[in-house]
Amino acid sequence: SAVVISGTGLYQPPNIITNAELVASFNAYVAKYNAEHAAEIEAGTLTALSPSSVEFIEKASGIKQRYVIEKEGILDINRMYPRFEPRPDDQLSLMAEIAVDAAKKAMAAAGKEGKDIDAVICSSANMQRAYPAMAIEIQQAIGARGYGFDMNVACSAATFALEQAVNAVRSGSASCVLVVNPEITSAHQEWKDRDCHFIFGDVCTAVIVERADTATSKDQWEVLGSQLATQFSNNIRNNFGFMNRAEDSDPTARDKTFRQEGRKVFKEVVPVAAAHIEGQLTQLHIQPTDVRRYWLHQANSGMNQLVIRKLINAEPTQDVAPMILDEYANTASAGSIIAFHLHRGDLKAGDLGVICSFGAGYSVGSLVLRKR
Ligand code: CO8
Repeated sequence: SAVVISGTGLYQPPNIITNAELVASFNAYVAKYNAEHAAEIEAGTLTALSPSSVEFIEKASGIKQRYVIEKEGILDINRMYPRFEPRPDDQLSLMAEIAVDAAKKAMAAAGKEGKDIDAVICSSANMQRAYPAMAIEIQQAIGARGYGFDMNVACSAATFALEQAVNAVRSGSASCVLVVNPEITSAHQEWKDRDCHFIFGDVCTAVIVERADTATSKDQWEVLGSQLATQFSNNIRNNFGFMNRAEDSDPTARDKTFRQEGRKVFKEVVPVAAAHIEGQLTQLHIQPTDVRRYWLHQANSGMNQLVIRKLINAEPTQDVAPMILDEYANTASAGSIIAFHLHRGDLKAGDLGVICSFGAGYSVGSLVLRKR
């Protein structure tokens, strides 16, 4: 039997931070830092921090705002990261909570109940804890059967998980899989670094993957193929981890949150992503121009424009490759899934689409879909 995506769901946090709010807070932090360190800056032993600007952010990235779970802590210039209440072990964890919200929406869209689901894959750029697996907590919370596990491929965590889900259904290891991507990027974003303080937003996406012969949803997308590739790079890196304590390293040091060489990433990833999609389409005997819609990773609007130009040799439009980055910012692995979730209603039976992620690793993951 064919394998289909039969429903998607989106959890959107309640708080918006606009670029203007973000820059006002960041620049207040910079002014305070420079005033407090005026003597060292004057003596030339410390470099003054430079302010950020809304114009730069919008021109360099295309991001206009981001959703976050908790806003006050991020904008507090004496803190600059979210403030979350620790929860007791017997309470649903925050990551599981947003995953369950998105999962229930995807299940409703696909016409599924907990008992219909027999595998849960929780895949995201960062997990809240080491174990027990987030996926198993989610499995219990939604009343699913079977098994659950966590995985992480940073920006490509969602597409890589979708391939595992498709293969599980194809092999018979599961019949209906829930893939969830809770991305609490605000907790590992470096809000004090002007090179990247504007990049990320929080969100969670969910996707139901099942056998076509069990699917009852009116909106089904047959998975014609999936293709994954990785190539090691240190240009996007976060050294936070369980070894930090044993290495006696400072848990608040700069290398324990997100950092990147944005320019290099931009230059290196565009050709890799375009060639990856083209290669996969060629194998399926599909011309890039025959694809009705590209739901691409949402990291940088200029990056997506270049990928589309390379593929179809035409001006990228919102119709060919919808951008959701302006509203949601970069949501790590969830970006291409948000684009798919919000921008597929107008496609007709037989229309082809490509979901493609790219980023840290480097990693690229793509799925070719056909509307049924
Ligand atoms: N305000 C004003 N000026 C600034 C600012 C700012 N905030 N930041 C930098 N500048 C200055 C720089 O200092 C520089 O000045 P100068 O020319 O004098 O040296 C100038 O502006 C240009 O700086 P850049 O060259 O850094 O600017 P870019 O045009 O390259 O834009 C971007 C920076 C937006 C980061 C861009 O390079 C980009 O988007 N690159 C692609 C990055 C990318 O796709 N990364 C993948 C992201 S990772 C991911 O998607 C998922 C990872 C999941 C794990 C982590 C989850 C949290």
